[in-house]
Amino acid sequence: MTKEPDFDVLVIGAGLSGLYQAYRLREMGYTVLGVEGADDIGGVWHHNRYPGCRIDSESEVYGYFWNDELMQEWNWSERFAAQPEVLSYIHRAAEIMDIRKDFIFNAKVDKAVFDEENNLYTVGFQQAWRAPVTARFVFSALGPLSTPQMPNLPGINTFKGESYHTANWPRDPEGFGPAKMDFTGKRVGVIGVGSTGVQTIQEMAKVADHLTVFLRDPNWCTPLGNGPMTQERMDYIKSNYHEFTAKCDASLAGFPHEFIEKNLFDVPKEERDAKLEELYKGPGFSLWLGAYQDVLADPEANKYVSDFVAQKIRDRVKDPRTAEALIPKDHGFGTKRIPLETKYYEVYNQENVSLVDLHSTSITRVTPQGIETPEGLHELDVIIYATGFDAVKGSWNRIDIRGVDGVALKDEWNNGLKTYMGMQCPGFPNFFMLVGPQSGATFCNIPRCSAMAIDWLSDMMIKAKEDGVTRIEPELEAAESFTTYASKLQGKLLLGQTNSWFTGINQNIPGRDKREVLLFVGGNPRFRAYCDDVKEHDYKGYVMS
Ligand code: NA7
Repeated sequence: MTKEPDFDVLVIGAGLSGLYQAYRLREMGYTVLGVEGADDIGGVWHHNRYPGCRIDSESEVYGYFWNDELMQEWNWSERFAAQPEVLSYIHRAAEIMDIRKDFIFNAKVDKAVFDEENNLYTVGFQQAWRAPVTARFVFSALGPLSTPQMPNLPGINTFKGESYHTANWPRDPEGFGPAKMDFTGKRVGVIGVGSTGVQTIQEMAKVADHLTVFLRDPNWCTPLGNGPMTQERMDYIKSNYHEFTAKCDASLAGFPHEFIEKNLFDVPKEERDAKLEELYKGPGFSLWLGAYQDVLADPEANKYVSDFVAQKIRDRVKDPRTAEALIPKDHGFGTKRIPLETKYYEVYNQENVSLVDLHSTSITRVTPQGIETPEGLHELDVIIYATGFDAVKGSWNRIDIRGVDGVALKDEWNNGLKTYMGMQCPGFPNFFMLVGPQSGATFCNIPRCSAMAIDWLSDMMIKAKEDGVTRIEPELEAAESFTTYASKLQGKLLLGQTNSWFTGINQNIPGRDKREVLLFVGGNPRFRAYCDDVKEHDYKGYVMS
């Protein structure tokens, strides 16, 4: 090696994961530069400021569990916190870690090229005035849901009114939330009914003169169960955080819900119906992640719960045709991400709300005045695109990442994604991914599970420092074996047979029509066990030199 890098480590992204990873590496004595494309910290919570944006995780388990000071200091005001509060939490955490000083902002990475001779990366930026930086190791904390995806509708740029993608929402320059915008008296159209669309629709229905929802495939939504967080409850949580941690660690996806260790049809009908009723009314993902153990795997058990939720929709939506349009027909309950709602279905009973069912019509184009279907024009003042993301791989694909022999990561992934624990890909030494494809943290309560992955990687980096390691790379066989394992686990769940961002399908992106193994859906305990086993066996599957 003839060249020394500018920094030991470059961390890309100042969201929850990037901030913590940068902090851990700095604390262990590495020289760290953090780079962030936006002008401030917060990641998705910085960008997604649309009205109604909030977490679907119980507030107390969405955060930095490793940070006792913050856990004891912070008081959540709602059981499911809204975006401004989550962002202000991240700002406070950054203050405690004193990590902002290690980041540069408005630095959007567009290239990371491995230099084999010197075992380092040269990282370039979109901003031409920024000089490239070299670093021995790159930790990419890009976020699995951080590259907004617009629909490819003809005429989309001709619209004369206001239009917004929810993940690029105008911000309040003074505070943590959205810009002050007034939708009263306006005709608003919303495209998209995923978790984001549902939250947006609930809020827009309160203020818009008229709200038109353009609905393609409906989702199974269940009540959020939000409410104020009392000080008494907060005090209880603070004295018992270990209980909450243990519960999340034992659960499939890092939430405080555990499956009932019985199959649905083994339970008498009256008892199981009463249980489903209780779970439906329960907080957060109670019904999704806390029902009978076979509901997400057995088609008959799944149909039973789907029928139960379909009846709830029929009970709540007065017009039977609208209710039928809102009941998913293409997938069973819980096989796609469940949006959580607060009086969402009742919105469709309001006089000022109408539904355009894109299964019985289609959007022909966007015009300067609104959205056109074969039946006519829906005149609008505002169009809100809640159309999701180029999920999981998108943010990595947007960077030209080159490994050994100049091979592009994007090309490798097009030939079949292979990762070692979702943290690294063979052929890309020293390039790490946090909450990326196939990581256990991606199908999980992200701050909880990403911290697990970060702690694991940090232990590896301690060893690398002690041993003077300058190159870390997984073996191809190790990555193939992990990916096969992740694939088998995905095959056991009905979600593996369903088109959604979980399985890499996106109708707005050419070529994204084949299902992939993008997530590790085996659950938090299994993922941890896999990683621990690798570590206990002296980082088997890695070549370190
Ligand atoms: P999602 O869950 O990907 O939802 C996107 C929505 O946008 C979904 O309802 C799509 O319908 C709809 N969509 C996209 N393009 C179109 C067009 N062209 N026409 C009509 N409807 C369209 O994104 P979210 O932001 O809600 O949530 C993503 C994750 O962020 C969420 O799971 C949480 O983990 C946080 P489709 O289903 O494709 O028919």
